[in-house]
Amino acid sequence: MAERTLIIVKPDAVKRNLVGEILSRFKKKGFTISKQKMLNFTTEMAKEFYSAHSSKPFFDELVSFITSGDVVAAIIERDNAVSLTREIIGNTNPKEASAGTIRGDFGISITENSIHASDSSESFDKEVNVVFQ
Ligand code: FUP
Repeated sequence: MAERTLIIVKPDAVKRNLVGEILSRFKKKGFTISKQKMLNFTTEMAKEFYSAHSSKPFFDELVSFITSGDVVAAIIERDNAVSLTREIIGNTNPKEASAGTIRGDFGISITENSIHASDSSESFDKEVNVVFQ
């Protein structure tokens, strides 16, 4: 049965014109894109989006990075969308991510790691409310 998840192409990848290349990886794997938009996170949105990390030492850096430029958010759909998308994006740290994953191929650092994807259907529900109202 089709499942939805949220991906966000982060500012480092938007700046390097990688949006088309990143979205095409999902289309080639059988995902359909049901909603897509470009936006610039406000600080308030970023704090809400990453609220699970508010006590972490990297929180301020994370908020400052995600608000630093345009991002492209997309709701994508397929069977097993959440877990398959996590495989396609790869390890959080690009240094640990396998070649062939998006973060392995395009990530610059653990902060500038090119893409976000929901890690559960609960996270998806929360994140969609922040990004798509
Ligand atoms: P992920 O779900 O793979 O994006 O990873 P996390 O939810 O653990 O982390 C969310 C974001 O915090 C990552 F995309 C990058 C950032 N982060 C850091 O900047 N430093 C860290 O040590 C861990 C995460």
